[in-house]
Amino acid sequence: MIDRLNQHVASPLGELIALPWTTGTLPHGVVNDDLMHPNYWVKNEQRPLGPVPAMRIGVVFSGGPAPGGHDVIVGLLRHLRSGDEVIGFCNGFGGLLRSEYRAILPTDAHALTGLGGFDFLGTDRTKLSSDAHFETAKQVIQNLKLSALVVVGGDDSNTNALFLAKALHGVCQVIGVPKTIDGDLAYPPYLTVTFGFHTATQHYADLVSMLAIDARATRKYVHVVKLMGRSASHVALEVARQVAPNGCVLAEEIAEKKWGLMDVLDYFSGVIMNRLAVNKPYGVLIFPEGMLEAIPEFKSFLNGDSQPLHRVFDRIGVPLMGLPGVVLDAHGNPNMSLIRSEELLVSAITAVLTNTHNCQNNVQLLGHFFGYTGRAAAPTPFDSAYSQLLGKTAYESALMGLSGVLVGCDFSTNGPVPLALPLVGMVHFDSHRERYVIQKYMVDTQGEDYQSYLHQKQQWVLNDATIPRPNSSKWPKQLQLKKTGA
Ligand code: FBP
Repeated sequence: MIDRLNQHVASPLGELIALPWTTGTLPHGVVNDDLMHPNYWVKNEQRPLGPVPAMRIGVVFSGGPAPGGHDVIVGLLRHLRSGDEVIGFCNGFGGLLRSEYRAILPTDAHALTGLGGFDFLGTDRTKLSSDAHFETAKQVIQNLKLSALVVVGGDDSNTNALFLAKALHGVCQVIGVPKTIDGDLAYPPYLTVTFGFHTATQHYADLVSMLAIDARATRKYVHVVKLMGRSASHVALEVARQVAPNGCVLAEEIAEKKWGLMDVLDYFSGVIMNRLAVNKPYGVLIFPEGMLEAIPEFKSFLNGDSQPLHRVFDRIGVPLMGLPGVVLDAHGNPNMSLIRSEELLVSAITAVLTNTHNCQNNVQLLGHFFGYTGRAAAPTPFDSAYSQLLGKTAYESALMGLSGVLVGCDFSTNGPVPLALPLVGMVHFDSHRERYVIQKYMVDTQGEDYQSYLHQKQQWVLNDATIPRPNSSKWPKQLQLKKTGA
């Protein structure tokens, strides 16, 4: 697989597949008349590769960093024709609006290859939300005489890209590149994985398994680990699959089971009680940070009412301490890192063990949060090659005259097959935020991955976490499922 990705990156420019704009609308069926406006998607202006005039291409990183961002630039630089130029906007869309940019030269490719993080350009979470934003962006882009803008981002950033494509129609093409460690931007089979997900999950799986190794040696701590993944639980599911922790709950699982906070506490304390019964006063429990949005008491807190949370803590007999104010980003997403849910769980589970289970053992719980390091880690060979292919595909999309597209890669056939997917087909109306946004791809509770997780997790309770990890993957699980002959 990785070899084939690398071969694709190295091969001469060719015509990628530009999917018809209806591709995306069929499954969701939510595109309203306004979004059907042709300016969102340059479907009639595709041109074959050929004598396209020299291009000036801008790149912007947007949202949280993800390993492979620098390789996207490398892929973009690799096939530039004489006269083509690339500039990078610094500090995300905020920097673009302030016209902060730097030249990117083909000679930068060497230093950027395999470099983790997003720090070459920087990033931010600015949402393009007003006419003034779009007008300013247009001015900046016109002043710089850009013919295409490549937006490297997740669902919110590519929502920006979609609306910018309309605002810049006839001025500058806009092409999205799918990134996020969360893995919640997907559109199977055209896009099954974002770059960064593989590296981050490998990194977290390493860290969690190291905790498990330490716990097994010392037999005195139960580690309670929060993993990044704001809404969808793909990261926690993948880490669970690799490490086989003693306990794990996913946001989608809680929603499906209609669990409240007490159910989550009963589950985790039950895992610990079962292990104590076989003389194992240690272990590892994991959960995704996005779990909070699925637990009704935390959901109320995120919406401004902490009373339901206080009631549960009163009931289990422990003070609710260290609850911060909820901070939202420009897209309306709560900042989960500032809510120390791992510490809240530690104190709540300890209280349930003592007060409800009358647990006499002195079980010691320790909270951890694994997040930011996974975004800065050096990309795995898969992520490095995949990101370069996405960068190359973005460049090919620019040469073909496409706009309002997200580049992707179909791994399901004899692939990988690079392609461009119309962004307009990926939006849905978010009634909570009251606007059109790209739909988040959640863990499918009917899917094979989730079902096998449910099946196995009962056995994980009494076992020790898997050491060494037998399932450690050279490429993401999503692709293994597709049996690509990798
Ligand atoms: P993106 O969706 O922008 O890729 O970011 C994902 C993420 O890493 C989440 O897992 C996490 O909740 C969030 O970013 C943290 O954001 P911040 O950098 O603003 O603290």
